[in-house]
Amino acid sequence: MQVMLLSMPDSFEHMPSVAIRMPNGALASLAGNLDAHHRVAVADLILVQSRVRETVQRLVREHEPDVVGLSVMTFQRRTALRLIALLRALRPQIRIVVGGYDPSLAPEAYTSALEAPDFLVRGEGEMTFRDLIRAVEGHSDYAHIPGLSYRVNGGFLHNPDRPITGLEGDQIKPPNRDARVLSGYTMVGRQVDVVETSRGCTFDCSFCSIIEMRGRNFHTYTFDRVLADIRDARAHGAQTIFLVDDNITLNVRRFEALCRAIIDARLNGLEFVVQAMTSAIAGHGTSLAPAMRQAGFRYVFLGIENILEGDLDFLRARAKNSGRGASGEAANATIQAINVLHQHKMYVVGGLIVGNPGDTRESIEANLEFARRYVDYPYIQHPTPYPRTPMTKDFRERGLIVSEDVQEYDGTTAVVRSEHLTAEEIEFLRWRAERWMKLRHLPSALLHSPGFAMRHGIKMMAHTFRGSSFRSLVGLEDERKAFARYRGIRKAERAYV
Ligand code: B12
Ligand code: SF4
Repeated sequence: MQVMLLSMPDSFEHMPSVAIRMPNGALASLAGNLDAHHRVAVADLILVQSRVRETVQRLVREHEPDVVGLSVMTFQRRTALRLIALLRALRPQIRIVVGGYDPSLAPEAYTSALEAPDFLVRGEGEMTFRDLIRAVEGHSDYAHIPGLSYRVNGGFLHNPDRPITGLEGDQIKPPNRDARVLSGYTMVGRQVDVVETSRGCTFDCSFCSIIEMRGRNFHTYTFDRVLADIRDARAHGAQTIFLVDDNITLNVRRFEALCRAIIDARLNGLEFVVQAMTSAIAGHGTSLAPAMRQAGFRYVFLGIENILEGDLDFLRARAKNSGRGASGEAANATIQAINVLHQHKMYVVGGLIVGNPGDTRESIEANLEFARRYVDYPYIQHPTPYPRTPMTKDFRERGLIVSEDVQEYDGTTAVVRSEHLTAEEIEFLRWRAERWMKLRHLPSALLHSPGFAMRHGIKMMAHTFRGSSFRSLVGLEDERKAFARYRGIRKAERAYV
């Protein structure tokens, strides 16, 4: 059978496609786990963001797929539904499958859509998708495939959930990067790829979808497999590797041992990027940070979430952000974590969430000021009511959700208000401050890749300051007018298909 797998072209403000175009790790993993006789084409549509329709038309013509799978996050839902319509118009006999976070957590949004898919894969996809393709090929029925929802007589049947797959054995086979049919992956000028070393998390931050998606558990791949995967990514041209684990720092000793394994395998000529918990870095930084540095880690996305204890309570993120002060008292671990990463010459991408229910102008400004002082690159978001998270329930009960348009659920569009501020005001405060913080880091990022700087430096600046004019930057025009222009541009660019 001919299978085509697509990831959505939608990106959000902190991932401008001019500078960052990463592969979707799920698709290569799904491709690697299909039976070998199928022909698979993987296309990450972020690589063709400005020509999605033409590219899909071409790919369908060239590959004549029997089955097309779409990987979808919530803010990409409308694009996915439009793509389904396009695919059906191009080739009516195609069977369409959706999977990923949004179909898993909000299946009704797909099963009740005008352009409903034929199949929906909930949760982890490798085994379910493999079994589905076998059943489609063999014309057998679907009732025995856990984790699958499928269309019958105009309605959908939902099979029981599939238990989480262990990663320790060889049940999940390595990703198939040869299946990719588009090129142009980049992280600020260096070819980037993604590698998983583990799945799952045992924390339960209220804003995170992970617990509803797979429960509280943590599974790890063997180092042999991880190193082979990194080598494979390198053989496919990668210079930078993004470790996409849900929470690699959950087992911090394993993470440190992995850094040493990367060094021993002489894979430390690559550059690594990772997401980490502050408590783990703060508590173990003395031995972990030098190992990370030697292994080639350059950027660390730190889940700071918020610097105020009240907001951390709301986000249920206090546990992962607490450390011990010099005299043993509990203390926010953030500064400790940032310091140790800086001492070892790594950059901190600071993940903060502002616009929580109790937030005032002052509490948001305190977080922005913190980011200005301590982090190298801001990754500030607004709380976003993704399907089935505890936070969503909370916001809904308090009547604070102001937009039900999930297209806007990209993390930097404020779609909830606080008890004290409108959503628009919250977004304005973040937008106004964050542009300048990003600008500060631009020279180091561009110096690292001078060729990229020459070709795209101006475009990156232009993206950071979209909507702003010279007059607004020097104070001759009200910044709110520039903000309104920025919002207009952002709204218009969401029409990818
Ligand atoms: C790594 C990561 C990123 C990386 C992305 C790197 C990349 N290109 O893959 C970065 C940091 C850039 C990122 C950005 C964003 N992310 Co993110 N990210 C993650 C993270 C940590 C892991 C995702 C991953 O790659 N897992 C490994 C793969 C193999 O697993 P998987 O994607 O779940 O896929 C499996 C199944 O879902 C399923 N599946 C997936 N697709 C398909 C398709 C088919 C056809 C089938 C059958 C099955 C299937 O099978 C796969 C294999 O088992 C998750 C989860 C978490 N703990 O926070 C969040 C998460 C996916 N991100 C999320 C969000 C919202 C975003 C952002 C919008 C904002 C943000 N919070 O940062 C941006 C948007 C990026 C953009 N396109 O512009 C949300 C999605 C929530 C939702 N309901 O949509 C998550 C769940 C975090 C959360 N808030 O809960 N992210
Ligand atoms: S620690 Fe990270 S992965 Fe775990 S629940 Fe919190 S945000 Fe999600």
